[in-house]
Amino acid sequence: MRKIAAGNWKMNGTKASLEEIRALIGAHPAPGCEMLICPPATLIAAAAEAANGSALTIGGQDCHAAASGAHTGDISAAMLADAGASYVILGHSERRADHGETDAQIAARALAARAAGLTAVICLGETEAERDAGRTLDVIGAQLAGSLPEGADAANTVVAYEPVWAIGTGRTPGLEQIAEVHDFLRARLIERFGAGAREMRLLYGGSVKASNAGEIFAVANVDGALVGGASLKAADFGAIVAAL
Ligand code: G2H
Repeated sequence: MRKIAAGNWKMNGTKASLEEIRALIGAHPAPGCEMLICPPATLIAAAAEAANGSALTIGGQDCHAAASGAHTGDISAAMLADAGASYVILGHSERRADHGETDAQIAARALAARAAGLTAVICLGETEAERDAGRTLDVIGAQLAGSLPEGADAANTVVAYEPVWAIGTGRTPGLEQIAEVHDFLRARLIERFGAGAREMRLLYGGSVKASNAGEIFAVANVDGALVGGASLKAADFGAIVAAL
């Protein structure tokens, strides 16, 4: 299993931030592990060029389901690949909330990503109200069923569990809560896609930082992390990569 530390820069970063990419190239993930940065679209080509030949891979934060056409402001998966991306985050809760993205749209984008040769990092997560109502596994199960297209496998898909209430808040679930959801995800994935889904990477996301990464990575069925705030600085993210 190639564990991944994935950084999601969200709407942060200008050309000056390429310095962080250059600094990260000096961070060496343990053998068999991967590090990924998903900068804003404006920086993908330059980041991919800077990271060329290193262990750092670059991804996008969303893509359109169509290959091209009259979709002002959107970016296709093929365009991301052309710019040097090899991954794309899909269905992040901020996009589900800000842009009303549905599970069906996310699944369609994942198919487009696959057609362009990108690996989709598909995000799922419950809100605080859903957790308080005891609905966490129902919500996650429905998102998993709706957001992953047929034919998802360990090569074309990564799943990221990101409880909405833990994103950017400094709050993280207990390790047993993370374990419960990841065990559930693994079981559902194997049920639907077969034994090959044992190799599908399951990332935890939500307020991961250097000080908690090690204990989170030690949880069964956690194969890495999707990191927001702590991925913006190479020193912080490098420490998380080192914990893989
Ligand atoms: C969750 C995460 C990155 P943060 O959105 O996807 O952000 O680490 O800042 O909570």
